[in-house]
Amino acid sequence: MTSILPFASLPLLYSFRRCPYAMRARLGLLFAEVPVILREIVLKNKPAPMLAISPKGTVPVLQLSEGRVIEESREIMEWALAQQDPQGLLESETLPQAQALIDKNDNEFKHWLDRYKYADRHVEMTQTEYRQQGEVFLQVLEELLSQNAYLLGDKPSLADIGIMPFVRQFAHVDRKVFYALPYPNLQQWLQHWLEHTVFLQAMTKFTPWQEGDDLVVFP
Ligand SMILES: N[C@@H](CCC(=O)N[C@@H](CS)C(=O)NCC(=O)O)C(=O)O
Repeated sequence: MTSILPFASLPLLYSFRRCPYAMRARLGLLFAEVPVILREIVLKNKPAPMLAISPKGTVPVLQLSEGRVIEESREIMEWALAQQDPQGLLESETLPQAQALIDKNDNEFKHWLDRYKYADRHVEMTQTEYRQQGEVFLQVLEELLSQNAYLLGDKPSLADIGIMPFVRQFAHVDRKVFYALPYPNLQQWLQHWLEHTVFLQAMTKFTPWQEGDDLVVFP
């Protein structure tokens, strides 16, 4: 039987271009070379079909063709790379270390990143103090990157794509300050990722989705 919708069997991704969690999901899908139907959303006006499958209302959300919904960015990366992983990002040798670094990113670094970014909303500490708290994690990354071009070796792993969007966000709070910090390897690594063709592809701009729009296949 031929389907009326030629892409109907592709997974459906709700995404927001500037969200670091959604960025890591898109990077995972791109490295896995798994195409999806993409629906760009606006956080202030989340589409009803997204909230229907994921009431917690965060992006990214991936709905598989058989109906299963994956609503955590880490799980989306891992699901995609479990389908196929031509560049070996999920290598079992480094996987536990990658998981541990992503845990630290999500559970500790992100906390300080948000406060550094929105210091005016968190008056308990100064912006410099928040930045310094965030730098504790950056120092761990700097140490790793003083040994290898990527976090866990000489090629990208889950850790790089899972963490890079958050370091980018930290750097972009004040680029001048970031690039004056004593982390040359981390700065070079970030710069490399910002220019990486896969990252540039992950940052393609899409118009927010509306009911009735044509399907957008990503990439
Ligand atoms: N733990 C979630 C966090 C996702 C998340 O917090 N995304 C933000 C955007 S960057 C969001 O959707 N926030 C909901 C909102 O702002 O309404 C994941 O890893 O996917």
